[in-house]
Amino acid sequence: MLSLISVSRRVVRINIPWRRYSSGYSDWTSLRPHVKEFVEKNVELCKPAAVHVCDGSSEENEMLLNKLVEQGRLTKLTKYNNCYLARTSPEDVARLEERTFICTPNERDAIPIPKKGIKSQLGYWKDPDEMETELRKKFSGCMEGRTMYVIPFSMGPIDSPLAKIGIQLTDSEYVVASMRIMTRMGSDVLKRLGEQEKERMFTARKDAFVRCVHSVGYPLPPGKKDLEWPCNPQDVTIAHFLERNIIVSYGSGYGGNSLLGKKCFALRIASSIARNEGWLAEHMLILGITNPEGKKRYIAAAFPSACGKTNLAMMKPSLPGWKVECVGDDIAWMKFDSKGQLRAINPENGFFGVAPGTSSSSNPHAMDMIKANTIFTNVAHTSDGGVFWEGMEKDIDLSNISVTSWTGEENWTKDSGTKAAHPNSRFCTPTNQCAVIDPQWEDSAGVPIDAILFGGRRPTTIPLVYEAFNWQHGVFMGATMRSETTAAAKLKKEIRHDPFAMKPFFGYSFAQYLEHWLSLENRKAAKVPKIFYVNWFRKDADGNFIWPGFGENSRVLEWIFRRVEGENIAKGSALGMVPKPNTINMQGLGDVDMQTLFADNKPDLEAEVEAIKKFFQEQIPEDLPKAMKQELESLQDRIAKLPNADHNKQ
Ligand code: O2Y
Ligand code: MN
Repeated sequence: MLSLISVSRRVVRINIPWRRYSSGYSDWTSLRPHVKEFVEKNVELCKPAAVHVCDGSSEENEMLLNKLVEQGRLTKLTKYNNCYLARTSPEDVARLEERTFICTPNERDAIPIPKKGIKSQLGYWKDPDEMETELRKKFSGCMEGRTMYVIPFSMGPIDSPLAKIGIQLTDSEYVVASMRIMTRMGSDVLKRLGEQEKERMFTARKDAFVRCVHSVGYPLPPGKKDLEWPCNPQDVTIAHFLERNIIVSYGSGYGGNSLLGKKCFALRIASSIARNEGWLAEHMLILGITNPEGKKRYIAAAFPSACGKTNLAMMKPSLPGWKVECVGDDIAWMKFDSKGQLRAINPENGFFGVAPGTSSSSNPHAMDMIKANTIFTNVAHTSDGGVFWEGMEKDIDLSNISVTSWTGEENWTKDSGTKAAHPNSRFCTPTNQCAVIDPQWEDSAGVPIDAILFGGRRPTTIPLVYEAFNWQHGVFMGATMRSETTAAAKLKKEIRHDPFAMKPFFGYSFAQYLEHWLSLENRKAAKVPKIFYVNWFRKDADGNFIWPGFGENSRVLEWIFRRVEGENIAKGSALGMVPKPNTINMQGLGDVDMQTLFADNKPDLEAEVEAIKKFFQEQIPEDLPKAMKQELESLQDRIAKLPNADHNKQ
């Protein structure tokens, strides 16, 4: 089964120029036998014109960038240092959830079985054999006329016991150049793989690396013209074979669909590995925060898309004397050490941040770091060789320069009626270029996590911050996360369920995921961190944000920090522990309506309970852990006891 990508004893010799790029790059003969077999089986199927084993060197990178420029797929940005702009096909601009599958023999292991007649919101499942048949057809000859690149990569610092190795095959140079930024990539990884095999002499070798196969799905038989941005949008399929740690992606060259180390490996496959091995792979930023006395704590935080995760990860605190340093902005791998301390690494090596909305006021550190060694995708191009996107208006004087939009529309202006940059346009930048990168960010043991934050974009109902009563309640807070969609203005905004900000990224059933989280408290010697929920987005009756956000969020982090230190500054409320009056530092901040920011509005809270109840009943009618039902009942009881008018004022 799965001969497309599985290891076979039959070594097939294929007459292709293996050594075409061998000078200066990784040598085919140096590959471990099972890596060779993996490549050869896929060469046999995909029929590339050449194979290139990537060594990750700067010479190799330069060769690829030059090739992309020659092909017209990258434009050099003369205003910055070694930066490039890619413009994708308008049909290939984002992750495609409904084309992304978890493949397990039993559907129940991939997604909770929903109520009859209800569609699951918690992922897509396909039988592995059926998926293999489908993929075999798609991949047959799919790399004709192209080079297959072999990318050895490590998620996490190569020497970290928490890191994991992957090998991605791809026919896209853009993917290779991006993977070189987003992961540790090249010969050192192959060397580490060899060392690991020696260490694991008597264990199953198949587990040594995660196998990733990617194709843009646009073969080039002789005489066929290439596309500006090769892809095959009608046929996009992204499959995760959990039993074998295999990822296969077809038809898209963009983002999370094609940079397989990110969402596919570091979240979906890793969350499944983590469950089996007793750790966590989460959609969380990691930051270090230091108080004016020099005491430092680390926080991991999960927010759905469009809640400002990258901004928070590298925020400039407005509070004097406080410092925030960034370990990572998107993914955290966390494991309890032998002393029971939860430790986290950022498995990535780069930021793949959303460009629109990033500015000197929302994220000054990001604006600085992206001026070198960055690949931008689908942002607008300025006539002085720079970039532009919505939100950058105050950072750039457009009066003497012209703008070409992401679709190629020349002389774009804000009155053109179109967007300069695609809303999901990105910057792809090495992590170590961030001015506030944490000195411990590559610590192979990981950083100690003392608090976990959940959050969402909630215009009503949810206060600025509250704390879980205990671990089980904290898991319930994660399970019931909801966030407002940022759909185009003309579409109705909705509050969608996005448990743990993992809805698009669960690698196995959410019901089993909850059991795993609940079980961590009972692990030997585990000291579980405090859990909090934050909401920067509550609005007043006129629809204005009440809380200023951005650097001012440091005031909330300060309160969380003090709670971690054990200060008695919280009191009970219906949702959880909220700040006692005047315990959030408001010094230097103008008037903020703290009463509305923390108001318990009984009808809104009752509606929240009903929404959660419906979600559980429809989406997880059979396998919902009992502890979650108990928490829901307790919440309902606490809300029932609230007086009918607003209470709990600051
Ligand atoms: O649309 C894509 O392919 C990128 S999605 C993404 C990229 C970086 C960080 N987070 C996300 C996300 O959707 O959570
Ligand atoms: Mn993300």
